Amino acid sequence: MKIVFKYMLTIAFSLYFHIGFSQNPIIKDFFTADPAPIVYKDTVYLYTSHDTASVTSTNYEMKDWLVFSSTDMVKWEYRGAPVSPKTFSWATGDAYAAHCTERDGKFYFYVSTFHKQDENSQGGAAIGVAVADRPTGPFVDAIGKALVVNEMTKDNEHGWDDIDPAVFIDDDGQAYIYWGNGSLKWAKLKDNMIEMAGPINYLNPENFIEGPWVYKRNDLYYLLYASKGEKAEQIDYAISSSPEGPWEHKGTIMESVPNSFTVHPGVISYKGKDYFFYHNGALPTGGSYRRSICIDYMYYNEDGTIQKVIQTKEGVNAVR
Ligand code: FUB
Repeated sequence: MKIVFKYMLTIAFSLYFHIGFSQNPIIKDFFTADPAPIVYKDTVYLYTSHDTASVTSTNYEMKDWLVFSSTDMVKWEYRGAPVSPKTFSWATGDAYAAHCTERDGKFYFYVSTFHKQDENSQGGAAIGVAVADRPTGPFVDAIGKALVVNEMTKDNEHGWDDIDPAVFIDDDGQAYIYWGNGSLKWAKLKDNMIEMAGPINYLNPENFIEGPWVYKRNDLYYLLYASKGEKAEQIDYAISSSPEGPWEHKGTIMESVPNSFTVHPGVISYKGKDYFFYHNGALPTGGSYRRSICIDYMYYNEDGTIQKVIQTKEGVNAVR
């Protein structure tokens, strides 16, 4: 009897420690994908796609974008679904990856969704911008039409090549938008953040599929993206001395993830540590259309190159 009790106690303790210290996936009440974290006034805001497909579905069902916040990287508070394709009168279809950035106290939310057939587009993926005075909204369409429609980019024939916007504002105030599936496109943005300030440029980073993420650290610019892995996407990166390139491919920093064909990067530095956000299909009943966001630590070498990100169940520790 004593032995059985001791045995049960050991199981209970190991379960407690396993559950207690398993942060990943960080959001367990929703299926979330395509992490887009920002730091604003000491708080991390995490914008996510929202997978609502059924367990047997073989395609996406994504009706809105969600936002969560945290001040310790462990407790994530749900702050609502402030934007959906319904925010844009010209949009229809799924709410693919989005990215939010702050400028002069306004929050610009760049989305990839799909365009109705009208005088501006024959349909296909398009990029829109919503704006708000607060990181959690309410957001309204900032332009009244799409920023990018399928007809504006001619290098790929498929209708979903204009997805996955990522915006980067350089130290001199110049903003850039990067996006694409199948090839990477980029353009300068005007200070108003809702108009292009130059032509659309095209790039083909090694093994590029989609999901660009651009940022600067010290004097180096980093371009991370979902790349072709053996069986599923993985994350590659390139560096440059300019946000306009040329980009030097530096390799793979994250291998394919469990139970999801796609993976999507998001990077922040917060309270002295570097964090890598991504998604996988690891929640029970999860999969390629029912994904979940995770966070692991990111480490740089002295020359600025990035070490391989180790995917863990434990995730990261709470910061004080
Ligand atoms: O979430 C829908 C699409 O899957 C995103 O736009 C891509 O980056 C991939 O994660």
